[in-house]
Amino acid sequence: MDKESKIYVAGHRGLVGSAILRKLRALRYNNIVLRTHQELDLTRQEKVEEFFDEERPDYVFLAAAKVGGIWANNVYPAEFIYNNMAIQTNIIHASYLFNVKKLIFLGSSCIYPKQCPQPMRESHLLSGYLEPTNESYAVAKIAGIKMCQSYNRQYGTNFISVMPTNLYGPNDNFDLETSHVLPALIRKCHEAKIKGSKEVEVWGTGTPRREFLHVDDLSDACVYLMNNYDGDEIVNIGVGEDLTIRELAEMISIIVEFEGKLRFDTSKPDGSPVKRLDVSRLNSMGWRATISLKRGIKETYKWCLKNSVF
Ligand code: GFB
Repeated sequence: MDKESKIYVAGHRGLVGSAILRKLRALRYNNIVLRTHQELDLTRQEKVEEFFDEERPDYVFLAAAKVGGIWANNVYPAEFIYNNMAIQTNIIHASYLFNVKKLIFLGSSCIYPKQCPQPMRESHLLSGYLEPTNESYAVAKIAGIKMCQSYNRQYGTNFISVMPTNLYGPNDNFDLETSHVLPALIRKCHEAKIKGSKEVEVWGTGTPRREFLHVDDLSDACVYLMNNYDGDEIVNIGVGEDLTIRELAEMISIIVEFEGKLRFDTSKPDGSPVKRLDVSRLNSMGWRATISLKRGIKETYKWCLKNSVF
């Protein structure tokens, strides 16, 4: 990309899209095209094609998606499969029709099988059954990957796909029902501290292992790959280290200064037992995450307080 290239960031108000936008602006890319959900419903094919015809972007960051934590994925599978399939199909196809030079598609580490060998390598895609709590979302994301690869093969496009691990940071969803674990626990610990509660409820057994990447690291990697990687192979984006949900909850309690106890509600699902990405492909391309989990949580908590998120 050069500084005058026209760049469309789809989903610029979300966790990922807003981080990509911050990064692009910081790097002085000045010709950025944006549309809010109200201005453009990405599930409507005709509207998306009209928008591409009018704006003719050179580069596309496909960060628009319907996302949520384990509970939301489990309870709204139809919304997850429909919205994600529609959004990505419309944008990828329009990018082909209107000669986008390059597109980056954001997938997810949940595309890998539930019982995947750890750490999960890119070659493990489609090698086993998916985790049932987020199968609909994962199938949509896998379709997005295959669509990019198919268009590259048949039409000679340059559409790349990246698979981020669990993300967190500013502009995350902090709703206790639909959010991911990290923002939920920041909020629960903060509210318990303010109310003087003795306990915080943590879903599941606390034994599942997860890896967390700050979204500012993710956006840095996405811009890096947009500028430095062409190819059909998917690329994992993560830190390559994980911890248990119990360890995460303890770390968050300390940062937020909640001094009570953690109570594990084992009636709630655990989801995948472990999800740790093999990031050697990305590292070998010259990129590495720099924000430690502790620092990232501290900064995210500060951001929440400053922006009165709770
Ligand atoms: O982050 P999370 O919702 O999603 O949950 P996944 C991770 C783990 O944290 C699960 C536990 O074992 C949860 O049971 N957990 C503990 C909690 N307390 C809480 C809480 O208060 N809220 C939440 N949400 N979890 C998602 C997928 O899976 O990962 C998506 O559903 C997406 O498709 C995302 O791919 C990256 O890591 O299990």
